[in-house]
Order: sequence, then C-alpha cells, then structure tokens
Amino acid sequence: MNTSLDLLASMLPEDVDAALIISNENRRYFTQFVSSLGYLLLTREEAYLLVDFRYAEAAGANAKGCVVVPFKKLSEDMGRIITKHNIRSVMLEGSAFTLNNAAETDGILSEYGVRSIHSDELDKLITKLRITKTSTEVDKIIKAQRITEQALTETLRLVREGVTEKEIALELEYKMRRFGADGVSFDLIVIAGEKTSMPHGTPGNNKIKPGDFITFDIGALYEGYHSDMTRTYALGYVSDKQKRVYDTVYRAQKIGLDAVKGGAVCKEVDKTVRDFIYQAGFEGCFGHSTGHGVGLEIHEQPALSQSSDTILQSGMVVTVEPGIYIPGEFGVRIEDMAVVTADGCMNLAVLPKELIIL
Ligand SMILES: [Mn+2]
Repeated sequence: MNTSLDLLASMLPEDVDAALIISNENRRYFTQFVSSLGYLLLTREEAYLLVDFRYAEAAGANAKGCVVVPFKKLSEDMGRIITKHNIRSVMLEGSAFTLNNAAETDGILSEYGVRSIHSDELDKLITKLRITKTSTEVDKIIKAQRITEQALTETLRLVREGVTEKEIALELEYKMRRFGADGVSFDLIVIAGEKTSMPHGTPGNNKIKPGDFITFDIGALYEGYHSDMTRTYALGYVSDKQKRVYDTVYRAQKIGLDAVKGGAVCKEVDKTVRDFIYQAGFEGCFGHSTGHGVGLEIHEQPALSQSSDTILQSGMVVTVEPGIYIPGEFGVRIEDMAVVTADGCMNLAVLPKELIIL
C-alpha cells in the first residue's frame, strides 16, 4: 500500500474490517488511477482496486499501492477477497453510494455474511486526509491557477463593446486547454451588466456595453486538481456607486486573506469579512460563504462559512471570495485561492485585484 492507503487503513475503527470506496475522486486520491467506475476495497493488510474490462490494462499499469483485480462478475471477485481476509464488516463511502448502488452492494456483501455499515464515518476519515494538501497536490493546484490566469490575461484583450458573454467564455475555455488544462473546473461564469448581481449567473448572448461590470468566476483543471478565481472588471467607465461597492469588496477580500492562518476558526474568518461588508452598509447583499476548500473537488472541506467550527491548519487550500450583489443593478466578487501556513497564508493568485477599467 502507499502512504494515503496505509494512513486510512490505520484509521479504521477497531470493529470494522474493511472500507469500500467508490467515488471517482477518492479512488483517484488513493490510487492515482482515473476511471469512471471502480471499487476500492481496503483491508488492514491490502488494498484492492476492482475494475471492469475497460480499465483492466490501464489500471494494471498505473494504479498505485493496490492490487488490481479485473472483474467479470463483481460478486465473485469481491467474494474471493472477503474470504481471503475473513472480512466480517465493511464501511461504505456514505456520500458516494446511491440507494441503488447501496442495495446492490448490500446484496453482494450479505451473500458472504458481511455486515455493511452505512454512515458518514468513512467520509469523515477521508476528509481528514484530503483536507490538507501535500506539496505535490499544491503544485498541481498552482499549475491549474497559472493556466487560468494566462488564459484570462489573453482573453481580456478580446473584451470590448458588443462581444457576448458566451463568446468570451468559449474563448477562455479554449485558451485554458491550449495552455495545458485537462478541462474546466466548472462551467465558466462570465456575466456582465445587471447579471453580475447573480453570484452564479450563466453566460448568455447579451452584448457587453460601456458601464458594465464583467465578472469572471473561472478555473482550470490540471491532473485532477481544480483552481478557482474571480475577477470583476469594468468596461469604459464606472459610476461612483460601482466604485464604492468595488472598493468595499476589495478591502473585504484583503481582510479575509489577512484572517486566514493556521489556528483560525473558519466561522471567525467568515465573520470578520461579513461584519466588514455589513458595517459598510451592505447588509443583505452578501448571501454566500466567504470561501471553501479546493482540491480534487471544486468545493470541498474546509468551508469558510458562518457555521463551520473547523480550525485552519497548514496545508489547507481555501478560497476567499466575498461579494456584494445588488439585484437589478450589479454585483462585484473578488476571489483568490490561498494555502494556509502556520502564521498566515500564501496567495496562489497573482493577477491584480485593483479595479481595472477595460
Ligand atoms: Mn469559489
């Protein structure tokens, strides 16, 4: 087994013999192998990756730390492992099993007299590992971020009156792939004008016009790792109100980054940012969390939310992304990703955040 699998095996509760992991992200996290289907069965002695014919050859060559078992009939191949290791109880990855998956798996396990445990306990153990990143993981996130910034920088040259949100979003996605991305981290958000008051608006065919804010909430995917960044630009000119809102978000975002450090409580970071925005006169205009973890998933632990008691530790990667949204008028959000260190954080974004009027 490799380090992460060994660690997880050592964390299994005493009365549990094995863990069954089926989510694509977690199979990838533990074995480095990418597939759209597979079963990672972890015992204290050995880890097995069961895959079907489509992945048998590639898994045999590339999966790390586990024995690859190509299966024809899942119940028989899983049964052999259960018998070999005398498995009596298996913890399921609660968040990944649908009701149908669980019923099928329970059927197989019960054939062999194995108790299946449905809970979020295994998910919590895995989160404990994934919540802090290794330097290899951080390097991939940084690479994804650099690609995002390079693509945005080049795409900004095309932003002018009359260009549509969809055209810009398409160009960005193309450039990300040109610069080495494996894909986008999520459907890119490029929205302009009144639509910027919708935090997760989708690009449309409306044309950009002078006086618009244009919000880019974008990220590239690199070797499974995501990046996440938001910048808000203006075209032509801005009103005093736009300027005031931008300046408030800009300062709130800086306050948020200053609050991110090892030992800080997530909800306290959120409160610091939220209080600043509310006291500046924008209570009710910031309805989402201050930030979230980023890694193999675009939104993962920890959450910089009003309810999270999680304590930040070195190696966590979080976004800081306050915004102010005024329905019918406009919105502004600024977002960076940062790696938590013992006494602060290292910002992974290098693009400027001062208001830029294109
Ligand atoms: Mn984000």
